[in-house]
Amino acid sequence: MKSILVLSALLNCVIISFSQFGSPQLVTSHAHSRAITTGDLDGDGDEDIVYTSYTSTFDKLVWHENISGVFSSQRLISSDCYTGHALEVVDLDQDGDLDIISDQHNVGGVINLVWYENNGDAAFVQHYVDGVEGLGDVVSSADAGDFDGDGDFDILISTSDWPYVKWLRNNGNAISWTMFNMSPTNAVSNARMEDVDGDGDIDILEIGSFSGGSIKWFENEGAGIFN
Ligand SMILES: [Ca+2]
Ligand SMILES: [Ca+2]
Ligand SMILES: [Ca+2]
Ligand SMILES: [Ca+2]
Repeated sequence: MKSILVLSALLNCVIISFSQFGSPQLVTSHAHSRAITTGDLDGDGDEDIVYTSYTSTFDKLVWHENISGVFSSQRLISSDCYTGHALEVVDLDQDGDLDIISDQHNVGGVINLVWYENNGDAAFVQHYVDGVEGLGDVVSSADAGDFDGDGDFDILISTSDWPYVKWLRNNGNAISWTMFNMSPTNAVSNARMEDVDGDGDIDILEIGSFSGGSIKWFENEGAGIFN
């Protein structure tokens, strides 16, 4: 009887959990996506949808405008991204609108880290993150935060070639960057900026990309010096 009561309670929990959400609402049926997030790209006070979409011919970076709760058709930001795993929306140049970090596969076959400057009305201009040109393989994740506590956004990326984790110090206005290599021993599929120890600065949390891979974190000892 006790087990029946426990099972009944669990089923009730499941039923209650499902009842918290409404029916799915279709945004588009034409997405083969790698990464998705939201942000108010056009600055009208509502959350728009941003994602990367893979096709057989090219990878796209696109967004859907939120119009009173109904999303517009797909709007192209770039048809020049590569694999589309790396995606972060943040006001990188701190001018009041949201910019986008992603990657780029250029004609020479190397991968660059790029950011798209928002002109304030969701029209974007692509910029290279200087010093990160010519990555040899996939950028598996991107994140942004202030590692060194100087008030501007720095960037953390993981890649599928060694050294797998790198962070980019913003030397001011997202114009000049300095790259620092971390030295994890195994390939990393995702690295995030999180205050793991709750001491007020942003640490690095990473997870491996293969079976048996590990989860590790690096403590920020201040000013972006990692232990
Ligand atoms: Ca919006
Ligand atoms: Ca901006
Ligand atoms: Ca900074
Ligand atoms: Ca910390």
